[in-house]
Amino acid sequence: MIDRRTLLAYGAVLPLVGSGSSAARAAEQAARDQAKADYTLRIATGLAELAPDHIVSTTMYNGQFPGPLLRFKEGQRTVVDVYNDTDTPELVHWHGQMIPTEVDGAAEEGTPYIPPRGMRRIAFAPKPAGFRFYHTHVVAGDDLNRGTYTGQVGPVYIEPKNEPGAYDREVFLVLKEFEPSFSRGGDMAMNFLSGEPIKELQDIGKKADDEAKEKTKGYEVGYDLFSINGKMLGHGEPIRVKQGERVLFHVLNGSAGEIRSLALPGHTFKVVAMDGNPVPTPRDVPLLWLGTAERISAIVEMNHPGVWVMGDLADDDRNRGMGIVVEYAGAKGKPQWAKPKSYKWDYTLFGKPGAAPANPDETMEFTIVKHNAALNGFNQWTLNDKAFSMKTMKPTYTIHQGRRYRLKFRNASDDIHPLHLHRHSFELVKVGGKPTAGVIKDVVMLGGFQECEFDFVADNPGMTLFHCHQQLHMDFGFMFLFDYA
Ligand SMILES: [Cu+2]
Repeated sequence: MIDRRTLLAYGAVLPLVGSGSSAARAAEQAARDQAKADYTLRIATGLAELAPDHIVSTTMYNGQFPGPLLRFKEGQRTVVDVYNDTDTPELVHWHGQMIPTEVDGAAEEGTPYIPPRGMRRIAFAPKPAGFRFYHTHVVAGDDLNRGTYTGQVGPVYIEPKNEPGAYDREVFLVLKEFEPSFSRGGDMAMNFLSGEPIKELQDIGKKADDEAKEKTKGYEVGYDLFSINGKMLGHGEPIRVKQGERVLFHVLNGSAGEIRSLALPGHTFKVVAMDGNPVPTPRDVPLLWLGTAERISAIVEMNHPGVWVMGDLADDDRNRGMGIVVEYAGAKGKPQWAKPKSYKWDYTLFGKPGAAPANPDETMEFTIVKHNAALNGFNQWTLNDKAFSMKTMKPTYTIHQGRRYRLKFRNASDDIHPLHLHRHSFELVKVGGKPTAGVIKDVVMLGGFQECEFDFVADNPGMTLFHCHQQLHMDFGFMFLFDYA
């Protein structure tokens, strides 16, 4: 395939398109590689105006937050030029795509850095279709001006070959906090996931607490300012809707480590896709929960006229910006918020009823333990007693192409972990004690003292990174690498 612009520019030197010979394909490829990039991303520090009296300095893509919405075509080779106008090496990770390690954007897998004051041209065939995103993948450690604490987040939409049309328009929402700072102890919502804590895991956690040399909790990260699409509640343009309209929201939690919720008073969300993948059973739910880096695509039928706050359930966070106004045509007045009834988030509701996943070829089990303040005041994370070494970046497990792997995670900590696998999707098998099938994701929240299981097929050779998507957890041990045999 070749797009019209490239054809116009290079038509004179190109052999006949469609001749199908490998020489023709190579020439076409070369022409495309020399052509102007399809997209240019420029990483630089700039100012984001969250509100007139809240202008923050952060690192962004193309001088804007969120980064530009990149629309790709599934399988159509795309060239992206990435310029790094900062003084430190950068990486752009194409989250949720099945692409080679060379371009995936993780140093642990061997992706080259974009040098400071330098650039890198990358090319890949975007896949699979659906709602993905891009973000920096550098280690932040104790530097809150690095990594996903900055504004380096942007949405990606990979157009499928056939788009389902049961909605009138699309709205992309990127949820993001700014002005991070360290504190001891957090106030993150904990009890919204379905399932019960497991006694044995609590005991392991307690033992680790008792054995910790430091008798204090490690640092957590809190935030002063909150935004949707880079604007604090009340400061951006409202989402203007008409009665009867069906709006497809593509919601991205672009946080460095927070879990977010979203509700629109008087309305329900019909969840049609998770992490960009259609769910087997679309369902109406009163509110959404998204772990760090999770995406939900949900249709809202606008059938409750008024001026509303669509916002986070946490009053503090919403009052400091985590919301956006939804305004019906002709409606007037101050935006209204109403706290929804509590609702347990259960991934298995969206699964295929009565179905079971294929049997795995191999099962791997991991127990996750938190070691309080073990690393200069930061919590250290171990999986089966091992913390990932950023120095050696050695792969821990060998996998074989074509095999189906079941990963079972046992969380002996009270934190919720958004578990993420690079360059592959996985199928949820068991969450919160409930078996399921058919829900395909790339991030899943694992509840405190709970277990979850998912399967993936080793179908994209090369180093493959697994980690918790909380920047603070991944930077302090919660990571490992698969290598293909
Ligand atoms: Cu974590």
